[in-house]
Amino acid sequence: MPPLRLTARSARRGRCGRGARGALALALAGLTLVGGACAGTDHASTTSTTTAAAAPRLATVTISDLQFDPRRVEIAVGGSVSWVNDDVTSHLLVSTTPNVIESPLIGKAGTYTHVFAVPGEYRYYCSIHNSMKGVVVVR
Ligand SMILES: [Cu+2]
Repeated sequence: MPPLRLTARSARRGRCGRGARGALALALAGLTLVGGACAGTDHASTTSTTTAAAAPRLATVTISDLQFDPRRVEIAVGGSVSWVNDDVTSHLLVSTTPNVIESPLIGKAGTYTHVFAVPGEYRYYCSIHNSMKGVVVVR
């Protein structure tokens, strides 16, 4: 009897190992599902400590064909966004929140970088081409 029990336990441990990796992958994908099959085991508790991915410190927005790509970026507080102008025409970025984004004229192949020190959602547009709109989310 004892040998049989040992075999069953090791088989269950093997399943738990795969289950923990699966739970971690799901957590990384943004889900909070943690494998209930392994409740009470050590590795089940380690997967539950996984938190949502932090916002990046840097983001780059390409200006191309009179559009911001991506149109919405998310960064951490204190992070920065750089705009790179791939258009031949110049652009002038202004935020709808006064005095946050006020770029100089960004010419062909020009760049502009702004550091965001305060959390919030900053909508901006090009004051030359008013249809060009984007959002920077700082959190
Ligand atoms: Cu423009």
